[in-house]
Formats: sequence, C-alpha cells, structure tokens
Amino acid sequence: MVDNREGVNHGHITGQDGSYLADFLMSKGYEVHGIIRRASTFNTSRIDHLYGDPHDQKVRLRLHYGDLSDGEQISNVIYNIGPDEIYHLGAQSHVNVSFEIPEYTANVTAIGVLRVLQSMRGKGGSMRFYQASSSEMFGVSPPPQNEETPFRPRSPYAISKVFGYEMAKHYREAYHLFSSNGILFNHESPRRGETFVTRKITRAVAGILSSRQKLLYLGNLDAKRDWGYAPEYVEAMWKMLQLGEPVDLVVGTGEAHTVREFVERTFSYAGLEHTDYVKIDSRYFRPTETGELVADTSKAKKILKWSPKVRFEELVKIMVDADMRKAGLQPPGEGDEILRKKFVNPWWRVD
Ligand code: F7E
Repeated sequence: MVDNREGVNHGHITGQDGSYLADFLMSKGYEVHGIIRRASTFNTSRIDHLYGDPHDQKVRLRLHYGDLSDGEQISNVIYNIGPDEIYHLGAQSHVNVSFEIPEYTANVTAIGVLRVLQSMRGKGGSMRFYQASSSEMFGVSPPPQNEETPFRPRSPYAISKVFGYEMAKHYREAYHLFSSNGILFNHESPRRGETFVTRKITRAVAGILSSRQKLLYLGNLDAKRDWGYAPEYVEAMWKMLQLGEPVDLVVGTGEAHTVREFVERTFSYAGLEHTDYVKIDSRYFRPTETGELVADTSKAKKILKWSPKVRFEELVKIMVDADMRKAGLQPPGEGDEILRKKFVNPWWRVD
C-alpha cells in the first residue's frame, strides 16, 4: 500500500474510467482529487460510493470545480494541490457527437491537454502525467495496431486525440516531464455511458425485458472493435505511471468483434431474438468510420506485465447482468459468476 500520495484524476472523475480509477487509487491509499464540471443536475453517481463529508479531515476524495476549457482554474487546482500523479481522462469523448460539435471537441479534447501540460510545467517538480490517448487515432490504418502504427484519424475527436498525444510527447521531449500516453482500445463496463454502443445494447435488452423499451435503433453493425473490461484498463494506466521511464503503450485485448456480434451475444444471453427488436437508423452512421481496430499489445505485455482477463463473451454477460439488476430484474448470473471467479477481492464496487 502506498500512503500519503496524491493523484489528481483530472476531468472525468465522474466518467467510467475516472470513477474506476478513483476506486483503484483509494484502495491503494492515495488521496484523490478530482475535477468536476458544474451542472444543474447531479453528475456524480459513479463516485457517490466513495464520497464522504468534506468537513471530515480523513476524507481521501476531494472534488474541485473546473473545466478543461478554463486554463486558469486548471492551473490553480494543480498549483494548490501539487499532485504526484495526474491522470488526464477528461474529454468530449463521444466520437459521433464530435462531428456535430467539432470546435467544442477540439477545445476540450485537444487544447485541454495543452492546458494541463502547461500548468504542470509552470508548477515544476516531479509530477507524473498520464494522457488518455485512444485507438481512434489509428483510424483507417490496417490492423493490428501497435505503437509504431501511423495515425490516420477519421473524426474531430480522433484528430483532437492525436494533438493531445503529440503534446504529451512534446512536453516529455522538450521539458523532460514524465508524460506517458496510454493508447487504449475500447473498454466497457456497467458504468459505460448510455450512448456508447455496448451499453446502449445491454441497457436495451434490460429495457425490453422490463417492457420499458420496444425497439433498439443502431447504426453500422459491421464496425469492428477490440472491447475489453474497463477496471482492468485503469490498472494499466496506473502501472504506466509506476515505470522508471515515461512510455507510449497500446492497451487492448487483441480480439475484435463486430457490433452485430455484440448484439447477437447480448440478446441470446438474455433469451431474446435480436431480429425482433433491432432496427437501423441512419442517424447513427458516422460521416467517416474507422477501419477495424485491433490492438497488438506485445509491448504492454512485456513492459507492464499486463494482460486482460475478461474476454468478449464474458464482458457481454457482466454488462447484461448489471443492467438487468438495475432494471429490477433477476439476471441469469453468469456474469456475476465470472467476476467472482476472476477477481477474488475486487477493488471496485461491482455494479
Ligand atoms: O461506437 C458503431 C459505431 O460510440 C463503437 C469512446 O470511448 O472508444 C469509444 O469510441 C462502434 C462505432 O465507441 C451505434 O459506428 C453502431 O463504429 O461505442 P462507440 P467508439 O466510437 O469506438 C474509443 C477508444 C474512444 O476513445 C472513445 O472516446 O459502434 N455503432 N451503432 C454505434 N455507436 C453508437 N455510439 N451508437 C449506435 O447506435
């Protein structure tokens, strides 16, 4: 256990990865500071189980208001806390939405990284920085993709992520910051946002079974992705910052499946016939799609000694069980069983 260490989990502490990372770091004894955006509705449901009364001196999770579009505030927070580690997970992270709001996406997802790096540089010291880079950056480069694969991004989101990646590298080379890029392929969980395709599908199944939803509208069923289980990926993030040197690493499962396969597995696990419920709606097609994205994780296996335990079909079951439970239904339970077998003492709250 590491005591008295601080980790700023920047930006998306309220998101899927931020909430798991907060679980993980707190289980390691870290004091965690997260930046949250002001909203008129509560947006902290994923971290409520970690949050205590801020008047209590022993509370090890602190939240600060801030926004990646506001460099001064980011700089103040970093200056005042002086963290040991910064995990930069904040972004406008929805690829399809980035076609609708490209300027906002570039401001937050691209320039946001620069704002954090500049603040770190200004503060000085030996902070370590993790940049949430994305497999989307590979775009139409043929699979499998590794650290040497050229970026051929296909969306404002992916282009913004390439900027962030290059900046993280630039600050490492120019100013010797400990700055690492984790190039993560898709990673999912019951905490995944409801508009990403996996969660949209598993939630729809629970909605159909509980008569709250009739049909599921989707876009490109032929898209192929490398889907892993999110808690395992935040461990890889942390491991990257414990290395002797900063690195850029690809993190994924090495196995790709189509959206259609995800649909088929999800519906059949829940005892439904997908052809009765799934319809295609062109609004979910993107103006440009990536090619097949599949990770070549040889470098991560060697350097990090990291390899994922949860495979595609298991991920489906874990997500369906959780969504059925949330809908007040009794799940088949195979997902729960997989979790019990593979993770004896999970450090995260199992949903
Ligand atoms: O789409 C297809 C869609 O939105 C996956 C983000 O975390 O991972 C994520 O980006 C695939 C695409 O994730 C629907 O066309 C079909 O090919 O779940 P997604 P994403 O775009 O791969 C990367 C690594 C990130 O960095 C991102 O931040 O599914 N698809 N029908 C659909 N996608 C959505 N969302 N909705 C549909 O109805």
